[in-house]
Parts: sequence; structure tokens; C-alpha cells
Amino acid sequence: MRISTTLVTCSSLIGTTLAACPFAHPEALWRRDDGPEAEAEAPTSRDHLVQAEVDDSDSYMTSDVGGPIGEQRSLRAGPRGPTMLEDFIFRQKLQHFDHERIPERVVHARGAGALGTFTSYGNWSNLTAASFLGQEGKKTPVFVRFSTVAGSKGSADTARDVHGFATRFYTDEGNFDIVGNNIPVFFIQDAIQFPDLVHSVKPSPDNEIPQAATAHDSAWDFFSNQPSTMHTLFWAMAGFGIPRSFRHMDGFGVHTFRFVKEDGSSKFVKFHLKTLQGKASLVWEEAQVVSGKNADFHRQDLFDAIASGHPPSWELAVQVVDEDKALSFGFDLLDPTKFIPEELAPLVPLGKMTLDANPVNYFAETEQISFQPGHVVRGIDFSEDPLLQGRLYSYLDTQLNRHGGPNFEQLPVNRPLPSVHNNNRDGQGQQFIHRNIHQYTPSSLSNGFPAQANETVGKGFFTAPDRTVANGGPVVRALSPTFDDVWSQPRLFFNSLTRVEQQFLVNAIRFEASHVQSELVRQNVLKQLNRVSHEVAERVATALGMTAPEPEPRYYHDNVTVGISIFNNTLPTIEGLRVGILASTASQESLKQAGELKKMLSEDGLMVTVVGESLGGGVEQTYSSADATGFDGIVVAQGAEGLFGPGARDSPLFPTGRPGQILLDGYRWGKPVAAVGRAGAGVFNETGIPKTEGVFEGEGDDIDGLVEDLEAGLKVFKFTDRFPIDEGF
Ligand code: HDE
Repeated sequence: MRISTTLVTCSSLIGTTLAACPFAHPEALWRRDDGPEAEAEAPTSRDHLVQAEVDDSDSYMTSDVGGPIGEQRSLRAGPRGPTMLEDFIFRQKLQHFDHERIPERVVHARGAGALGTFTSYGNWSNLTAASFLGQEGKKTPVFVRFSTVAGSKGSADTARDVHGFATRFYTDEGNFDIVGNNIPVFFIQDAIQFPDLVHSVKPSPDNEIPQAATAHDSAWDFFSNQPSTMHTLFWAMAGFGIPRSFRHMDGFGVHTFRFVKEDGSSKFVKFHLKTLQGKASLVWEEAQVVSGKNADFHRQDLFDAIASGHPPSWELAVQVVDEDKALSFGFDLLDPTKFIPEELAPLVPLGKMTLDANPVNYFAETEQISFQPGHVVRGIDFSEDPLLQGRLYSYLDTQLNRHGGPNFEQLPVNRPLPSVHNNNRDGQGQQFIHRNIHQYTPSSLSNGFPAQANETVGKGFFTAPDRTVANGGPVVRALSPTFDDVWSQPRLFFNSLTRVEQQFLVNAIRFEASHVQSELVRQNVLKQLNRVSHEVAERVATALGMTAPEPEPRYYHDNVTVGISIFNNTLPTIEGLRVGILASTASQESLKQAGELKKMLSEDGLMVTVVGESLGGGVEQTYSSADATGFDGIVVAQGAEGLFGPGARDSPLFPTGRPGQILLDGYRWGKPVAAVGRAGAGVFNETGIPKTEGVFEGEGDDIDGLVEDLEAGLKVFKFTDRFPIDEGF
């Protein structure tokens, strides 16, 4: 099969360059011809959206129905008279404005999108009939939307939260969505509890406080009464809740799905998207400061990385398990509060996804994209996971609410690449002009078209033909007892963290629980923690001024697994990370050196900003607006040392002590900090930074060595020995 990438342009369709043609039938735009010799070919990144773009350059302003319009003044009955009802230009403009918003997503409202390409590493027909995985080098356009969960559309990016990682593959056999998260497990086991979970974490209904935070009574009341939440909570309270950027997090399909082969046989799979930038996380104080300084921290990072030519990549991988092994690991594969440790089922890398294009219109693309776990392609099937089963209903329903009708799949960002043929008709905002007057099946009058595909004809099956369900029992409103143990895996997760990550997790629960007003809820929290680990319960209890319950060892164990720690690994690449060079506008020496440093660091793919008292001479940001949240590493240029320490001269150009504070905060938040030659020892002494790991002093004027050290430090990313650990742990 071949999908022609020859676009029939809008201008050739309607003969004008002044308007685009979003209403054209995609069949006119994408031509399919099937043929055995035809090789797979697909558009990349945003080619498939270009047909809907509107280019205003070299155009006259028109009304919504195309007539040129002029003066942007309303029509008045005399210069001082009332506005006239006949002014359709005025009415059209205001009316459209009044209807600009659609309901924000009830969860995952805050997000950012990017486009790119997925390339298959091989022909995976030994695992699945999915065509986008059927050939080495086969390319499929993708759209990814990253998000937080609880916050509203205007909330801050770095709120502590689970993060959404929703990926659409525009395959040549239709859209496939992995609507996943950056954490491989979920809070609840049954979809019927989702509204309760969300109501508990959202702001209080009386005062709409707190925004984008779980540090409040109702959230922890629910968590502590619903212990299936413990596992996901542990991940969210560790670094996974506050990633450094969308680029530095993994994605997980969470549920078990099925891969179905051409012969109809199927296996269970878990989807993973492994970041090739490495996992990296902020520390909590830093994340809180970022929330205030730059609410757009993550979306800006993604946009800038792509715009500046550092496209992030992920590897799509699966864990494959025979269906009769669903219960063989000591937990149930249908239970979404469990992940499969890698040593039990290795990751099979299937291909690589690279995001290399930014949306050109946030609303049309990122806001209108309508993901659904129910968007699967032939070769991929669901499992009986009760959370997934509920999502198959909820996402369709939510799109109907957001878009006001059933034709949202016809929006440019939602359209599949192949043309759509069925008897679904009409409805609000219908974009297509269907010619078939026999819009029903079966029909002799339409010669049986569109014909119904099946396993042998027309490549049509979704449900695995050999699929069976382990059932036969009575109809029950209950979960299987194989879902009962919700404490062993949070413990496995905790055991697999480094000591300092365990401390971060404990500190995060301390922070959240200390915001809980109710003594009863705090006790319930300790009770649940104690089932996972007496140590965690005790450590949290000390901060709450309470006593942990007696140990409850039923689920205690010392097992560990791999791939959990964020801080234990060095990053495979530093491309796209940000470095601040602290210079002084008053010192030519520092400006010259800042320029040299910038050149060297930029050549290695870093995004570098020179900071000084005022702009000019290579300075791009002033001390009045700079702070440590903007940089992953900091270097002080020689000649700027007078700006640091208590002896530094106050300046009306920036808040007192700001240069020193940037350096000190960078140090306190675990970042590599460096100073060239003479500046070295001086600035560190003045700002009270001890000479420890990740604090680099250049020898004399040698900036080569210092750049090398700093870059090695950036790979470490966070120097965690700077963070104190509870005594005795
Ligand atoms: Fe969602 N979820 N969810 N969710 N979810 C939505 O769909 C829902 C769940 C996830 O960037 C909504 O279009 C139910 C798990 C992401 O557009 C809504 C249940 C996972 C996104 C919805 C879950 C997710 C959503 C809100 C329990 C990880 C953002 C607007 C059964 C595997 C997608 C929308 C985007 C969005 C319902 C649980 C991930 C209301 C009922 C588990 C990444 O339909």
C-alpha cells in the first residue's frame, strides 16, 4: 500500500491564495494506491496539517464569508449615535470572540504539544500486525501532548503532579493513541472511582483552593482511605512528580494491551517511551520557585529545544508477556496499580520517535487534539483491565462535550491519514460532502460499498480473533482478589531508590501531609504508609509531631528492581540544557570571557545566556530578571567577582545580593556551579559555597578545562550529596 505524499494544494482546489481549504475532503489530498511493489512512504512531522493552514501574508482582511472589509470601527447612527444592528461585521467579530473557548479538559487541562516522526527499527510482524511497525525505517507522523493532571489550563507547569504523555501515531491504517503518563502505574483499579479521585485532588469546591496541588485534606483523605493510591503516590512524591522538563521524562501506556499478529494470535504488552535525553528532575524548593517565576517553564523548554534545533527523542519499547502468564508474577497484569519490573520482562525496543516541529497554532492543534485510548489500529487490542475498559467510554464522551458534537474527528489535527468511509452522517459542523445516497448497510444499491472488511478481506480486525476472557463466573460488582495487594509494589519502588531519593520522597509526603488540617486524615496517612514501610511512617510521623503505628510487616520485603532511580544516572546528552554565565557589564574582561565561554558551550549544544547588570556587550539578560531557576548550570566569568558576597556594591539595577543568590540557589538545588580563575575561590567563599563535588574552579585563565568540568557536571545534573538525610537512614 502506498500513501502518496503529493499534496493537492488549496490554491489548486479553490483557485486563490487568500484562503485555505480546511473543508476539503482528505481523499482529495491524500491519494492511496495499493500495489505489491509500492513501498511504504508517509508524510513526516506536520505535512499532513499543512493543508489546513491559513496564510495571511499578502492578503486583504475579509468577513467570515469572504468579502473584503475595511475600517475596524463599528457602524454608528451618526458619530455620537448608537451602534447599528445592521453592522454584521461588528456582530460577527464580537460573536466569534464570545465563543472562542471550548471547555478545558476536566483533567490534564494544562499541556503543551509537539509534532514529529516515529521510525520503526524493523519489521515487527513477529509481534503485531500493526502496519506502522511492519517495516524497517518506516516513518509515521506523530503528535505528542504533555500535561499535568490536576491544574487548570492557566496553572503552573512545575506543580508536583503525575504528568500526561499522550502520543498519537498517524499510521497509514488509522490513528493509534497511547494516552499515557510519565509514571507506569495509576491510583485506582476501577474506572468508576475516577470522578472521586479527581474531585478529591481538585481545589476545594467552596474557595477553589489550592490550585494544582494535592497538599490538602480532601486529597489525602481519599488517598488514605483508598490504599490502591499508595503506589502511584510514591512515584509522584519522588522525582517523577517534578521532572526537569517534558524532554527528560519517560512515557508509559500503564495498562496492559494486546499485540495481535496477522494469524490472529495475541500476547499481552506494556508500552514504554524511553527518553533518550535521560531522566532528570528538579528538587522541590526549585520547582516551587519556578512555579512563581515562570509558569510556562516546561512548555517553553519544549518549544525552545525544538525551535533551536535540539529535537528530543524517545524509544518506543514493549514488554511482552504470554497471556497465560497474566498471574505468574505474583500480581495481576490486569491491575493498573502494578508495573512489570524489567527483570521479569525485558524491554523490546521497536523504534524511535523524534519531535522536531512545534505546533503553529496552539488552539487548533494542542487544544483540539482529542486523544482516546480507544484509538487503536489493527494489530493492537485492549485488555480486560477495568480501568482501561472505563476509559474506552470516558474519552469519547469527553470529546463530545468539549467539541459540542460528533464530528471532532474531522478537525485537522484529528483526521487520520487514510480517508474515512462509513455511514456516519451529518451532525454539527459536518466537514464532508458525502456522495453516497445509500448511507446504510447492507445495500445492494450501493453495490455493497463501502464494503465490510474482515480478517482475510480488506485487512479488517481490531479485536484479536483468538481472544478469550477468563470469565464464566457470575456478574459481580467487585474486583478480583488478585488485585488485593496494593502495598508490595510501593515498597519495591521505595527500596529501589537511592538514599537521597528516599529522603526526597519522605520530605514530599511530609510537605503534603503537614498541609492537612485534619488529625484523623493524618493518622490514616500514617496507617497506610506503615503498611508499605514502618520506616517511612516513622520518618513522616516525626515531621508531623505524631507517632507511627506499630509495624505491620505483612507486605514488608527487601526486593529491588532496576530502572527506577532518576538521580543515580548520568544523562546521555546535555544538548538543550541551559547554562547561565554570570558576567559584569562594567568589566570588559568578563564580557570578553563570557563571549568565549558562550561560544564553546553553545558549540556543544547548550543553550547559553550571558547575565549582566544591563543589556549590551553580549549580555542578554539582566540580574534583575535572572535567577537560578533559569539554568541547569552556572559559571561566573572572571572580572565579575565584585558582584558577589556581602562586600558587593548595591546597585539600583538589581535587587540587593541577586548575583550571589543565583549562585547559591544553584548550589543549594544541586546544580553544577563554576567560576573561572581569579573569580573562583573568591566568589564561592563570599557566597558560602563549600568546595565539594560539582563546584568547579578554573585554573588561571584556562577555560577549556573548566568547560569540560562543567559539562561533565551537567551530565551528573544534580549533585545529591548536598541534601541532608534523616539521621540513622
Ligand atoms: Fe485520563 N482522561 N482518565 N488517564 N488522561 C482525560 O480526556 C479518564 C487515566 C490521560 O493530552 C480526559 O481528553 C478516566 C490513566 C492523559 O489530551 C478524560 C480514567 C491515564 C490525558 C479522562 C483516566 C490517563 C487524559 C480529560 C480512569 C494514564 C490527557 C480530557 C478510568 C494511562 C490527554 C480528555 C491529552 C485525559 C478520563 C485515567 C492519561 C476525562 C475516566 C490511567 C495523558 O476523558
